[in-house]
This record gives sequence, C-alpha cells and structure tokens, in this order.
Amino acid sequence: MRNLKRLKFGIYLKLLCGILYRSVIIEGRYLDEILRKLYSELLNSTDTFDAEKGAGQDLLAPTIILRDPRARISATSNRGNLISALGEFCWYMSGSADLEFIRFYIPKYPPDGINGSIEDAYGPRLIGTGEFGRSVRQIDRVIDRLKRKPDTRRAVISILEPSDLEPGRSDAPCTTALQFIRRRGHLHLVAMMRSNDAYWGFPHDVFCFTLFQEYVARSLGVKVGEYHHFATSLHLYDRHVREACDYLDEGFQNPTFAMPKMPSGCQKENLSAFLKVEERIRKGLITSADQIVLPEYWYDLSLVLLRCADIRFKRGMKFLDNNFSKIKNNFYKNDLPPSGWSEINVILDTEGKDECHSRNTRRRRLSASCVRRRLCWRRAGRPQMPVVGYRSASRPITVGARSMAV
Ligand code: 5HM
Repeated sequence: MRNLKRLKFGIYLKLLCGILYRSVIIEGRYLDEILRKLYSELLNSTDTFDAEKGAGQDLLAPTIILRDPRARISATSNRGNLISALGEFCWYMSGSADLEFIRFYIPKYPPDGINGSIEDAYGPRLIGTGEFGRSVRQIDRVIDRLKRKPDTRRAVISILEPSDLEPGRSDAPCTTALQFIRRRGHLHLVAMMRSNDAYWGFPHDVFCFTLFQEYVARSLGVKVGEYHHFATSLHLYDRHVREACDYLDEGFQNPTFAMPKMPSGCQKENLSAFLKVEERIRKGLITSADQIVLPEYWYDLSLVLLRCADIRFKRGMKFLDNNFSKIKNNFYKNDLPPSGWSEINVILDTEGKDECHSRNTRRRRLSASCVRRRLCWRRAGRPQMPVVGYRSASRPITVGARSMAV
C-alpha cells in the first residue's frame, strides 16, 4: 500500500515536472515561420529573469530547426535585417574585432561608450588573426577535417573560451560552439549558445551562422542540410515586447523567401575578394557599381552594402538609383520588400543626425492583441496561447534532410 502511494506520488511529480519544464522544439522551413512560433512562445513564457542587461522572460533550452538555411531572412519590415546581418557577417569573416567596422552597419552595436577593439569579438576566433592571442583558423580547420573525414564529429568551432569567464571580464561571447556534421550528403550545422536575445541577436545569429554553413557546404561540394539552434536561455527583454507584438501583428509572411544560392565549389577566393570590396565601400573608396568586379552572387551582396554606404555618405538619389539598378538577382531587386531596404533608414535614423528618406511606419503602440496576451499570462501564470508547431519529442537530425535540395 505504501509502495503504491509512493509510485503514485512519483508519477504525479514526473507529470508536474513535464508540464513545468517541457522542452520546446520549434521547427520551420523559413525564418518567419520560426520567429512567429518563437515570439508567441516567449510572450507566454512564465520563466522570468532580471539580469544586468535587463529584465524579461525566457525559454529554457529550446531547440530550433530551420529546414531551409537559405530562408534566413525575415520578409517583414520589423525583422528584415539584411544589411545589418550582412555587415556582421563581413565583420566576422574579416577577422575584425574593431567596433568602428561593425558600427558602420549597426551604429548601436554594444558595448555603449567603448571604442576600439573588443576581446569577445568572434572574428579573431574564427579566422585566427592572432589578435588577442587567437591564432587558430577555425573555419579552415573545420573544412579540412570534414574533407579528410566526412563522418567526423570533431568539426567544431569553439567560440567561448575559459578565459572569457574570468572575473573582471565585462562581456563574454554568447555562442559557445558551432558544430558542423555531414550526413547523407548534407551538411548540417548545430549552433550552441549560452544566452540569446530573441529579438535582436537571434535573427542576426541565424543569418551569419547559416551563411557559414552554406560557405562550408559549398567548399565541400555537399548540399546544405538543416540548421539547428540551441540556446540555454533564449530570451525576450521587456523592452522588446512591444516590437515582438508588432511583429506578430504584421501577419504571415512569404514562405518562398530564400536568399539566392551561393555558387558551388570553394568560395575562399571569392569571399576574400568580396571582403576587399566591402572594405573599400565602407571607407568610401567605391561609389559606383562599375568599380566592382565579382561573380554575380558576391557582386549583388556588395551592392547591398554599397546601398547602405550611399545612404550613409549621403550621395543622393542619383547614386542610389544607379547602383540599385545594377543588382542582378530579383531577390534583392523585386522580392525584397521595400521595408527590407527601409531598414537602412531605420538603422541610420537611430543616430538621430542622418537625414533619412521614408521613416519606418511601424506602430509604436502596444497592439490590443498583445496587451491581451500579456495580461493573460500575467493573470493566469500559465501559458494561454496554443502555439502550433512546437513538439516535445526529440528528432534525429537527418529526418527530412533527404528531401532537401539546397
Ligand atoms: O548577460 P549576457 O552576457 O548573457 O548578455 C549578452 C546579451 O547579448 C544577451 O542578451 C545575449 O543573448 C545577447 N547576444 C546575442 O543574442 C550577444 C551576442 C554576442 O556574443 C550574440 N547574440 N551573438
């Protein structure tokens, strides 16, 4: 009898734990599908925190799976951050730790009030420039290892290092590691993060990491598989709740919205030529598309950056229109909604001194549906909104990969 009671108690306890700590899996083919599910889950989360960088609510160790890593950009005016994310990709791949570089594309890049180089930058760690004693070319090493041993489980880029966590260090990278794994002719990537800001950091991180994935896959001559993203604390700060609600209120987005395919074969030389062009654009030495000679994929990306520079250097509509007309792929020219480009204005707007064209027209008030959602979880203390698409079971990484032809 006593044993039966104990057994019952054990079962209840397990059920309760399962309810309180269900592990969330969010899966989607394109980024907006994931963002919608993610923000809905977060707005309903009852896990709250009050950290140095702000208070908010988070999901504990959710797994996110993007089935088409080329669908890495949101098609919304709210989160369509092509320019800033591409700028960050260039910053990483150049091996730079210089804040002036990244602030050309993201003027408010933290930490506030600090200039020069930052020790927690990813660039020197990825490229092994020697800065801050970081001399391992981790991206090249991963490609090399996967070439020699296709089934390896050691194709890992370590971003976080023990020294980052020493007392006295004000910042530490949020990404712990990136692991590339090849199965059934596809290259999958698993990104592991100790902490991830769902509103600002997450879309940029997904963009940059999936571009690394595509770059490595093309160098190996294999197809791009799935992108798995795992963050111990995936959080929404209170200061971003209104924007997250605005995002949800924008409605469903274009599911066919995927970036053009990176050319096949090793892209090392093309990337290095592109990064040289980027530097000249950022320094104001390139003002016209005619000065750029690159293969189409990289040429178009450089014109995206040139558009940002044209606005930043206030070159006027003639330059803007002329350079824009030289973009070859319709994805950037026609498919990218005007809001995707208006992001440049918003970025520059944040500095307050640039004269911008049309300002972002997003609603600034908390929408009614959002207020309802917030009140709901506050009152009830338990998630109220059913979120379609999360699952609580684990799933082998290769499922679905066979049907993907990226
Ligand atoms: O207190 P903590 O070091 O975790 O704060 C860093 C903040 O930057 C967090 O909100 C983290 O999620 C965000 N972050 C991010 O989302 C930072 C980096 C840079 O390492 C990143 N993504 N890549």
